[in-house]
Amino acid sequence: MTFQNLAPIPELFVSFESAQKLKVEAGNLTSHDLTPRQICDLELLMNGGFHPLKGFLSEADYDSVVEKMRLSDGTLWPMPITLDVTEKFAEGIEVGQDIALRDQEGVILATMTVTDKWVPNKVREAEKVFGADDSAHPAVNYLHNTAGKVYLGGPITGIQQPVHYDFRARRDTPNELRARFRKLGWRKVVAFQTRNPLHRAHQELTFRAARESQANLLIHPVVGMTKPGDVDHFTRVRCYEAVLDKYPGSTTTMSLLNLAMRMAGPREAVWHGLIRKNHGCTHFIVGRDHAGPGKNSQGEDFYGPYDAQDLFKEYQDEIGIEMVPFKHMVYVQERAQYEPNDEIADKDDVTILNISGTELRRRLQEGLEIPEWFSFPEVVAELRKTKPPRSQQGFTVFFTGFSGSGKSTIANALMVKLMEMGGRPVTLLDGDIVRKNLSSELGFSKEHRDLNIRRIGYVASEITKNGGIAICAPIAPYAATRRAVREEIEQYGAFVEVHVATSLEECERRDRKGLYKLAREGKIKEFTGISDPYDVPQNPELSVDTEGQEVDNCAHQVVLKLESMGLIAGM
Ligand code: PPS
Repeated sequence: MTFQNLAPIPELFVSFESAQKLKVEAGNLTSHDLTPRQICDLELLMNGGFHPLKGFLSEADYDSVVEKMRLSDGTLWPMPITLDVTEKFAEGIEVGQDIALRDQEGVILATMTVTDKWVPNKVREAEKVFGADDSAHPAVNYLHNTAGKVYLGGPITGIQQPVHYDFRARRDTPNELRARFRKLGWRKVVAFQTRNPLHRAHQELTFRAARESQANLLIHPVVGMTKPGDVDHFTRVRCYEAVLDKYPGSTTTMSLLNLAMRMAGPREAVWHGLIRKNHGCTHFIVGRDHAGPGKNSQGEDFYGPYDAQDLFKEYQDEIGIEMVPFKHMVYVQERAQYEPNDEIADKDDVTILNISGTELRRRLQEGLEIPEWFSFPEVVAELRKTKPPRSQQGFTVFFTGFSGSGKSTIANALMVKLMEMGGRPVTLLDGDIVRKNLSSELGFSKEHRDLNIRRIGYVASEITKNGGIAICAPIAPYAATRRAVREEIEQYGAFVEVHVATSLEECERRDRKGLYKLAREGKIKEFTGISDPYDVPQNPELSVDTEGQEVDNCAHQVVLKLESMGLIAGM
C-alpha cells in the first residue's frame, strides 16, 4: 500500500536575505527575457515541482533524456526542460557565465550559471520525444517555429516566484500542498490532471477513483499552457470551483498547477506522474489518450489510446506513484446514473447516453440545450458566458483588393447596414483611415505594408475578442500576411475574407484618385498591380465583383454570407 512521505522536498530558492542581495547583484548580469513557457518551467524548477532537476538541462542530460528518458546519472526524467535562446543572444554568452532570468515585465526571478551551450538536433528531439517530426504536433510546431535555435543549460538559483494576480489562493507549491495534506491527515491522495472543464462524468470518475483507492482527491488542473484552442483557464477555474461543491465535504481539494504542457502523450503521462509525486500525491489518474495532441498531418492519432497507460505502468515503481486507470463513464438513462462502460452487464436493455466534445462545442456555439445529466448548470452557464452563440460573438470582415476596386465603398455600406441591425459595436478600419491614424509613418515597401496589415490585424483581433465587429478594408496584397492575420483573429471569432475582385484594368480605367496615371508615369513607386505584386486570394469566404453591380448589392452579398455563417441572426 502506497503512503507518501510528506516531508518537504528541496526547492531552488535562496533565503529571503540572500535573494534581496542577489537581486541587486543580478542587475549587472546579462539578462534573458523568459518566454511564457520558460516562466512556467522555471516556476516548477524553483519550487520543486520538477525535482530532482537543479536547473535547465545540460547537454549530456538533454541527450540522455531525449534518447533514454533518463538524466545522465540514470534518474528517470522523460521531458527535456531546456532554455532555448536566439543565436544572437547565444553569441554573447560564454560557458561559465552567470545570467539573470527575467519575467516579461523585467523582474529578475532567478540567475543561472551557464555550464552548456549547444545547437540541438531538433528533428531528433521531435522524433524521440514526441514520436514524429510533424508540425501538426503542437510541441513540434513550437520546437521548430517558436523555440530559439540554441539551448543553454545550467543550475538555477531561485530569487522569487513568478507573480500571479489571478486565483492566488488556489495556487500551491509542492511543499505547500504537502503541508496541507499533512495538516489534514491525508496519507493517500489521488490526483486528477486536467486541461478541460469538468462535467458530471468527470466528477463521477474522479470520485470513484478516490473511493476505490481509499484516498482523498486532488483536482489538479493545468493553468500554465495547454493545447492551443483549449477553453481559457479563467473560465475553467470558475467551472472547477462550481464542481468542487458537488463532492462530499472534506474529501476533495483543488490546486492550480502552472505547468506548460507539451501534449507528449505517453512521455507526458510519466512526467505528470513525477510532478504529482513531488506534490505529495500517492495515486494518479491516467485516462484514454492522456495528454494527446490530436491528429497528425495524415489525419491519424499520434499515439495509441492506451500507450500512456502502458508506459506509466512500466515505470510506475520508479515514479513512486500508483496509476489509477481512467474508467470510461457513461450515463444510463433508466437508472439515471453514471456507470463505468465496461461494468454494464445489461447493455442491450438500457439506453446509454453520451455527448462528445465536438457535439458539446456545437451546442455551445449554436446556443442549443445542454442536458442536466451531462453537466452541471453552473458549468454550462460559465461556458456560455465565454462562448456565446456565434450570432453574439465578435467577428472580422476583411476586404482585400486593388486600389480603387471599391473596398472602402462596400465596407462603408456594410458598416451602415450592420449598424442599422444593431446588437454589436461596428468599427471600420479602412486603408486610408488607418494610414492616417495608426500607420502615418509607413510607406509602401513590403516591410511597411506587412507592418500596416499586422497593426490592422491586431486592432481587429482585439475588437473581435471583445465581441465587436471589425470591418477592415486595406489592399493587403500579400497572402502570407493575410494568413497570419486570419490566424490571430480566429482565436477569438470568425474571420471573413472578402476579395473585391474588380480587375486591374477596370480600377485603372476608373482611376478615381488619379494614382494609376502617376504610377504608370513612374511618379509613384511600388504601386500595387503596376509595380508591386498582389497575391489573389485562393480561398476567400466570398468574392465580389463590382463591375456591372451596384455597391448596395455587393454589400448585401456580404450580409447574406454573414447570415449563412451564423454570425448575424436571420433577417
Ligand atoms: S497596404 O498595401 O494594404 O498596406 O495598402 P493600404 O494601407 O490599403 O493603402 C492603400 C492606399 O494608399 C494609396 N497608395 C498606394 N496604394 C498602393 N500602392 C502604392 N504605392 C500606394 N501609394 C499610395 C492608395 O490610395 C490606396 O488607397 P485605396 O483606398 O486602396 O485606393
